[in-house]
Order: sequence, then C-alpha cells, then structure tokens
Amino acid sequence: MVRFLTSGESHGRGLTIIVEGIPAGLDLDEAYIKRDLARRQVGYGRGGRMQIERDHAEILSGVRHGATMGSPIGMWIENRDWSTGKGPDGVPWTEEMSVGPSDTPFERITKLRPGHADTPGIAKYFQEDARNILERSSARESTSRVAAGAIARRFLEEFGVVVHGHVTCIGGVHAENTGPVDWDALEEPAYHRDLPEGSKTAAVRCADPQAAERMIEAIDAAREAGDSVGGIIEMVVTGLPIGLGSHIQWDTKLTTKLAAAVMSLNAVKGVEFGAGFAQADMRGSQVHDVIRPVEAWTAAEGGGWERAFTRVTNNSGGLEGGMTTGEPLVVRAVVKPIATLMEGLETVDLETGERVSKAHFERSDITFVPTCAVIGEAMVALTLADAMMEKFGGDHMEETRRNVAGYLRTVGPRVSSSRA
Ligand code: EPS
Repeated sequence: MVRFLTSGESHGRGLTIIVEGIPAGLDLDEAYIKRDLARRQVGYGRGGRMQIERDHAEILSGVRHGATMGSPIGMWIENRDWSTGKGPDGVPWTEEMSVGPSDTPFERITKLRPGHADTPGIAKYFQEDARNILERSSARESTSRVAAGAIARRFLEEFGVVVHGHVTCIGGVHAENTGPVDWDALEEPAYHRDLPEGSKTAAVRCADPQAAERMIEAIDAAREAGDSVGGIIEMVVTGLPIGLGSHIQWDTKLTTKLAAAVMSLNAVKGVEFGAGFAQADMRGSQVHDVIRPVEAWTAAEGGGWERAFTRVTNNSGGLEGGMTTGEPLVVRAVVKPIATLMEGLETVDLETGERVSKAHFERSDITFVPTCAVIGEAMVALTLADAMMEKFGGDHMEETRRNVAGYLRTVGPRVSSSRA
C-alpha cells in the first residue's frame, strides 16, 4: 500500500512528510522532487508568500545512494516565512508560532471568515483563536502532498505512466482549446504581474493562450475588487494499463479512490471524469465509447502482430466499472474562490458575539487554481501508485516490473485512440 502522512502549520517551522510503500530500488533524488515543488509555486494570482518560499524537500530517510530502500521515506520542507517574517515590518513568526509558551499577547483571529475552516474548526476544537485552525487548514500543506506526489510520479514513470495537470477555467473564463495540450508550453517561464515578460499560458497553466490572457484579466479585476476567483483543473494520465482498481466493492473502485483523493484538495467542491456532468444532457449512444478491433504490435515472445481493441472516443475518462480501460484517465475538479477576501464578507466576531461588516483578512492569494493543477497531479499520482502496488505488488522494483510485464503479456496489447 502506498500511503503518506504530513504534518506542519502554514507559519510554523516547516512541513514533515512520510511516504510508505514504495518498493526498494527506485532511483530518487531531491532534485527530482524540487522540480514539482517549483511548479507548484508558479501561478498568477498568488500572494506575497510565494516570493518568500523556496520550497525544497530534504530527504531524511528511506533513500540510500540515490535509490529507495523500501523503508518509509521521510522528508522535511522548511517554511522560510517562519524566520523571514510576516508583513512589511518583517516580524518573524518564531514567537507567535513557538512550540513553547509565550508571554507576548498576540492578536487573536475572531472575525470568522465565511467559507473557511475557521467556524466549524473553532467550535469543534474549543479554540478562541481561529489561527489554531487556519494554520493547518491552509493550503501550505499542499506543498507536502506535492513532495509525496513527486515520489509517486517517479515510480509511475518507470512503467510509462505520465501524469499531467492543467487549468480549463478561472473566474468564469473557459479554455476553448480542445485539441491536444502542449504540456511543455505550460512549463515555460511564467508571466508575473510585476515582471510582464514570460508566458501567460504558463502563468495560469492554461493551454489556450487567448483564454489565459482573459483569465489574467479576471484575476486582476478580482484583485482590484478585493475579491477572489475559483476555476476548474483537469488531470490527464497516459500509459495506464487496463484493469487497475476493481468493480467488486464500492471501496475497491479506482473511481472512488481518485474522487476522494481529488476532493481532498483545499477548496475543491466537485469532481468529474471524462464527459462528466455533461452526460446529463447526452443519450447513451452519444456517451459510451465504441470498441473496435485493431492489429497491434506486441514485443512479447520475440514480437509479432496480435488482435487488440481500441476505443473510438474516451467519454468514460479512462474508467469503466471502477477500473482503468487503458485509455487516458481524465479527471476534472472545480475549485471554489479562496475564502480570505480583502473586502471581507459580513460575519460574527467571536469575541463580542456581534455582527461585524468585514471578516478577518491577512495576506493571501486572489486565486490558486494554477497551483491546484499541480497538487491535483500529486494526488492522482499517489492514488495510481497505490493502485499499481495493489495490483502488482513487489518489494523491489525488479519484482514489480516482472509482475507488470507478466500481466501485460496476459492481457495483450492495447491501442489507445485518444492521444491526450
Ligand atoms: C493560504 C494563504 C497564503 C498562501 C498559502 C495558502 O499564505 P500566507 O497567509 O502565508 O500569505 O500563500 O499558500 C502557501 C503558503 C503555499 O505554499 O501554497 C491559505 O490560507 O490557505
């Protein structure tokens, strides 16, 4: 079983991560993980915090001489903001977030933000200061998931499984580019508000350049209005074998696991696969992916042509009966607008019990939808790595590779019609 745990507060010393269940013998280094951490930090609409952090996951255990040992992989990511300081005065968080007692009276957060974890959190955990809730509910935690997800990505890569994520909507602006996504274009140096050189496509991680331009305008307009915007992210995975997951029980379906994993992202409010919610307006004959026979090359037993099948479309999003079809996996999620608003909404002050016109505001983002696409990739990769290990097992990569190869020989070649 591939699983992971994270700990750490947004303005505490840092984040700790433990990933378990990756077989021995997988090549892994910090530079590989850092690439995804850097991708997570990019995004038009992020606040000042991303200029401060230089996310780097230090591997503390589970890796020796550049390869996993099969033991839990421990990692540590420093929060630079903890020591660098908050606000223009640069006061560090070291005392406000100190583990030991402090005599300094810190301002409590009591004007509860509608839409944030503040209100249920302070009630449930008997807190008088919403900071004790927001520190953990903050999307800072997603840094840990991306570090864990990078390890899962490294594992999947060994089997030709590639996970991508992009943005299809921000602030009501929808991408219209329905053709194959140029994934490399999304990784170009991104345009920033104060440094206008760079690609707008990369800044919002959107493959449609015209839509990217209008998304940036929508983010700027929200910023000027003291508001926030949400959007839609899409994760696409190629190279999956047929038959991961199972139709046997509700909780063995890969669809269930992927939906839960993606729903766990901060601010995500809905998930769909393939044609998704649009299927409500379609007939069965328009939805289901016609199956066709084809001749496919197989490398097994010296190589040769073998009868295989393919799909004409991929409305299923690569999942039927809770199992992968061998077509690209396509999962989308809607991200709500961030709950911390410069022009805060009306709320109640916990201290007085009175109605107040503006909820608490502190430094935040206008949107983090482009970042969500990278976090979404991580959660999908972790879920798929777990599904691969569940199906193929193995304590060493050689054993896992042998098991995968044996299975692929049995099920025969597949030809994917959709090139994502
Ligand atoms: C976040 C608020 C902001 C974001 C943060 C998530 O942090 P701060 O309050 O320190 O400005 O930048 O995201 C990250 C720190 C990150 O690494 O993505 C929130 O309230 O969720």
